[in-house]
Amino acid sequence: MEDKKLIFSGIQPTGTFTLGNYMGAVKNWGSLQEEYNCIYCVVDMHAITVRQDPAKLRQNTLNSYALLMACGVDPEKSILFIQSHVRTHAELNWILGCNTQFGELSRMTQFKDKSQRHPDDVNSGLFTYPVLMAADILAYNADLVPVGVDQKQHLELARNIAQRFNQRYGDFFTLPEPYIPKVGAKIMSLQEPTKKMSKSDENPNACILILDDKDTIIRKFKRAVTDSDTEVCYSEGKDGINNLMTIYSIVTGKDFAAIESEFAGKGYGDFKLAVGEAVADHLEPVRTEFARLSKDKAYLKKCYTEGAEKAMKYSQRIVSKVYHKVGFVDR
Ligand code: ATP
Ligand code: LTN
Repeated sequence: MEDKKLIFSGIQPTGTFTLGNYMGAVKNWGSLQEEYNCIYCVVDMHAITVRQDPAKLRQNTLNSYALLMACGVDPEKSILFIQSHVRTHAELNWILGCNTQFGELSRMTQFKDKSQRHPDDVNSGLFTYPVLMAADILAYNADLVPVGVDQKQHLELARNIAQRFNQRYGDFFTLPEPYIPKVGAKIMSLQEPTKKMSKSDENPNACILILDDKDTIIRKFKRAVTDSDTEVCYSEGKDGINNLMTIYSIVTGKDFAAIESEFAGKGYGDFKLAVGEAVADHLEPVRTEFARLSKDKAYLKKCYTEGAEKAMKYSQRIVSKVYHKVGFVDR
C-alpha cells in the first residue's frame, strides 16, 4: 500500500442503513478513499451481541456489503470485507480483553443502554463489545476511524487499551483518532428530535432507511415533528428544524444562511417537502446501484473473498508480532 494514513471503520449488519448511518459514517467512507488507505468491514461478529435470526443475519450481512459498495466504497480502492472471515480480529480480541479492566467496560453508555433494552440477554459479548471493536482497529494499526459521534466513547477506550499495551509491552500500537464529520455526526429521529435516529427505533416514521422509495421518504419528512414556530432558522431549542436543516445542508451543499433565505416567508410545509425531495433524489443512485449489485452474487462473492484475503494478510503481520510481544511461543 502507498504511504498514506490508514483509515478503518465498521458497520453492523443489523438491518438496512438509516440516513443517520449514511450521513454520520458511510457517505464519508467513499470520499476518504482518494486521500487515505481505507479498510472497511461489515461487523457480523458484533451483530450477534444481540439475538439474531441466523438466516436473516446472513442475508443482512450480504446486503450490507452490497449497500456499502452502492454508497461509494470501491473494493478496488479500499479493502472491504466481512469481519468473521478474518480470524485475526477474534485472536487480538482475546489479548486486548486481558488488557482491559472490568471497570472501564462497565462505564460504556452503549452497554448500559443495550442491557436495559434486552434485560433477558445481558451476555458477556455485549459487555466486551468495545474490546472487539478495539481489536478491529488495532489489528491494522489504523490512524483514523470515521464514525458518528455516538462511537466516540468506544474509540477513547480503544486508545486507552492501545496505550496500556504500549506501556506494558513496549511501543507498538498507533493510537487511533476519531474522524467525526462537522455536520451530520448525529442525525436525530424525525419523531423525537432529541434522540438519535436509530435502526432499532420501533416507530417506522422516526427514521429514513436509505433504500426507502421516494414516496415513503417524502411522507416521512412531511410527518417530521417540528415546533410551533413558523420560521425556518437554525437556533437552540428548535431540534426538529435544526435536524432537517442539517440533512438538507448535507444533500444540497448549501449552508444554513442560504437555507434560511431560500425559505424566508415560506412555511414548514414547503421546507419539509423540499427536504424530502432532495433526500430522495440524493439517494436514488444508491438504490439503483444496490438493485444492480445485489443481482450479481458471483461478483459480490469475488469482492468479499478477495477483501478478506487482503485484510488477513495485512492484520496477520501485526497480530503475529502481538503474539510474540505477550510471550507466546513462536510457531
Ligand atoms: P442501532 O441504533 O441499532 O444500535 P446504529 O444505527 O447506531 O445501530 P451502527 O452499525 O451501530 O448503527 O453504526 C454505524 C455507524 O453509523 C457508526 O459510525 C455510528 O456512529 C453511525 N451512526 C449511527 N446512527 C447515527 C446517527 N443518528 N447520526 C450519525 N451517525 C450515526
Ligand atoms: N461499534 C460500531 C461498529 C464497529 C466499528 C468497529 C466502528 C465495530 N467495529 C471499528 C469503527 C471501527 C458501531 O457503529 N456501532
